[in-house]
Amino acid sequence: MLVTVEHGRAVRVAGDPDHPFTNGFLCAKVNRYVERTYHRDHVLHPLKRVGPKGSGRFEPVSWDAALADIAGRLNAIAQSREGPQAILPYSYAGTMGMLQGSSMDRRFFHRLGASKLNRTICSAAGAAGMQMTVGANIGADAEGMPESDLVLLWGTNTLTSNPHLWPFVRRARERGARVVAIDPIRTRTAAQCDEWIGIQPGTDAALALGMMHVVFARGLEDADYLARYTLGEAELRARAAEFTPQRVAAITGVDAATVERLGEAFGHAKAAFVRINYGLQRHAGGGMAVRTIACLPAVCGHWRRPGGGVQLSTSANFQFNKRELERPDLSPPVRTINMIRLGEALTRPDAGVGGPPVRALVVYNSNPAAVAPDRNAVLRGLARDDLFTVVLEHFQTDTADWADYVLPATTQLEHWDVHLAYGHHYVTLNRPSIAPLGEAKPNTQIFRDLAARMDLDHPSLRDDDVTLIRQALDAQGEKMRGVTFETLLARGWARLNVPTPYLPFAEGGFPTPSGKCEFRSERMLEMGLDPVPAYTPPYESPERAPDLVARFPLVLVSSPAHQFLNSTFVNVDALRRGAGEPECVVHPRDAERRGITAGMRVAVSNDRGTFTAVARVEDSIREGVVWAPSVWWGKLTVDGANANQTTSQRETDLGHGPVFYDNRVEVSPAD
Ligand SMILES: Nc1nc2c(c(=O)[nH]1)N[C@H]1C(S)=C(S)[C@@H](COP(=O)(O)OP(=O)(O)OC[C@H]3O[C@@H](n4cnc5c(=O)[nH]c(N)nc54)[C@H](O)[C@@H]3O)O[C@H]1N2
Ligand SMILES: Nc1nc2c(c(=O)[nH]1)N[C@H]1C(S)=C(S)[C@@H](COP(=O)(O)OP(=O)(O)OC[C@H]3O[C@@H](n4cnc5c(=O)[nH]c(N)nc54)[C@H](O)[C@@H]3O)O[C@H]1N2
Ligand SMILES: [Mo]
Repeated sequence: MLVTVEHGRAVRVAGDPDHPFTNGFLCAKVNRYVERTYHRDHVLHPLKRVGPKGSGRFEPVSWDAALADIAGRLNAIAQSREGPQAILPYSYAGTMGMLQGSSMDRRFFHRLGASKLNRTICSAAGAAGMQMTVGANIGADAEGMPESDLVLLWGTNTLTSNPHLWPFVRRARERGARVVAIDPIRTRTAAQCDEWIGIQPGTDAALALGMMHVVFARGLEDADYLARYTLGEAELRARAAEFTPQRVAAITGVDAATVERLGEAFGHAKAAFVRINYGLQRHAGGGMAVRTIACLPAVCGHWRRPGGGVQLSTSANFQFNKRELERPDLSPPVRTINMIRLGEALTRPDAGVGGPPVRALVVYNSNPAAVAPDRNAVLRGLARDDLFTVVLEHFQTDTADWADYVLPATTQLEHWDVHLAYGHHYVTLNRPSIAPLGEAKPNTQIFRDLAARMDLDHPSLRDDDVTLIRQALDAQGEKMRGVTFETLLARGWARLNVPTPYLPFAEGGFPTPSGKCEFRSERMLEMGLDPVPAYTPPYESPERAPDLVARFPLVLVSSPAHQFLNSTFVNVDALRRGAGEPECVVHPRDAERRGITAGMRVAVSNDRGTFTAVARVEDSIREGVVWAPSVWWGKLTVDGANANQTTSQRETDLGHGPVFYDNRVEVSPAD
């Protein structure tokens, strides 16, 4: 991102035209970064709560007073009978920078002996699924996509959530590739593809097994690749044999002829590029679904060729020195709390987390009062009068409203950072382009200051940000060779030390225990799971919960609105105007049965909660599925509610991830 600064003020942000992947453009949201930065509501001074919890009444205080009080309160908890584990950090994707996201903060909480947070809310299931099959969350290189002859956009709304991939999709298509979207919603992405396959949510593993069934039945597999580089071919063949197109059709709602056609197209392709993304793993069997789809390119040998393979992420290629950055060695043995069960951790300390109740919550880079599942439970927890809450933020979010202190954090325009990527292979340096606004400080500085106030004495708690960048880059991995602070300073970005395009598994070399692509996984077996790819029905499916499904027949998908980045940017006027109001897309037949017409206000509800939205009646969605573009701030909706009112704190099969879209609801006219 290039920032134009005039008289110390940022006036324009733009993509870097020299960047080989992002190609000179920014997404719809980040294009508004100047507007967001100089927003009238930007929090620029430390704030202390003056009204009752949740009232949103605060007054400015000095940094000195805020830090002294916070340090005193945290120290008192640490020294109490309950001890430092009663303190819980909570952070995620506000910035995913190595410094402002996971460096000094971790050192601080480790040294303090606070509870650890298992950061599962986004990608944990899919990452674990990739590890089981190919050994790491790495995959095909998008820069090879133009060589591809079949592109499957599978559980990903590319034009919204990964727009920089689109030019590569287009180039492949111009050269003759067919582009297919597999998604319960005919998203703006699916509408641009050659074909939309409107699958039943949570059933993708069955479709992948059906494709393998067809491939094996027609003899379209790559016998040489299978023999050399895979483990468990016989077991996979036996499993795939069970998934006839008819059976797959009954599970997925995709008709048998389409399953056959897709399997044949995949088998005949030379280099199919399967872009899976995190949407499809937000279900009970999300880990297994990703693991199963990840078997496909090995069956047909597509990993051999540019444009072939599967990509969930490229992130595990970025071998930053996390041990040095985060210093886990500073932490005593402590409990770990799963971030998606925040509601439970705050309200039911007996519910299996063990140890003392959470007495203090320090939130940064996250807005759990909007994004965490089972929002009613989260809000009940945040409302506790005996919970001391500190929020580092840019804005007075739903979460900040419940804080005792809100501390002003800098934005990416104001601080240093270094970033990995999860869709390409370039490291990015984030240089500050303007001075901090108001009294804002980088997260790193806030934790350095707090450490000093709390007498947490350790030399690593004093490292400055440029030192942190050098430590992050001081990695041993071959892929990081040549990526130095100096090269990054000169150009802003650097490609990992891998060829273009990067073919990670052209000749096997899978980082699994066996070194092969593991169709059969001993590790899965040790976890008590099926060692061979399988179909795991959603929690809230007719197979597993028929009574619930009878009461709540519709599956709610609450994937991102085009204008929002999770809950970031919801308060930026131009983007919120673009999103309109909270909406719920309903298929015409589902609408008719319920007396719902377009534009009507509807209540979306289940046993966990209710939110209201304006109905959009369209056939751009599979019957039986509804879509609420998300993630709204509760405080910016008419009823104070959002889609997470209805989502559950249940966990996926692998990785303890969330099941946001494994969520049954009923929709009815709201008077
Ligand atoms: N504009 C925008 N861009 C973003 C984000 C954002 O909030 N806004 N968030 C960023 C982040 S943190 C992430 S993790 C990524 C998320 O981006 P993606 O990984 O693309 O994930 P989602 O948007 O959650 O879901 C993508 C699609 O999956 C579909 N889907 C849901 N369930 C299933 C299923 O069971 N099977 C199949 N085949 N499809 C299913 C949904 O209908 C949706 O269209 O995007 C990043 N980019
Ligand atoms: N229903 C439903 N819920 C979802 C999702 C969904 O698709 N549907 N998506 C899920 C996914 S994929 C994810 S990744 C999570 C994301 O959830 P979060 O990690 O909470 O991400 P955001 O909602 O973007 O909120 C990030 C906050 O961090 C702040 N921030 C940004 N930069 C900085 C900084 O440098 N310092 C500090 N202190 N603060 C900063 C922003 O102002 C913003 O308020 O949400 C999940 N929740
Ligand atoms: Mo995410």
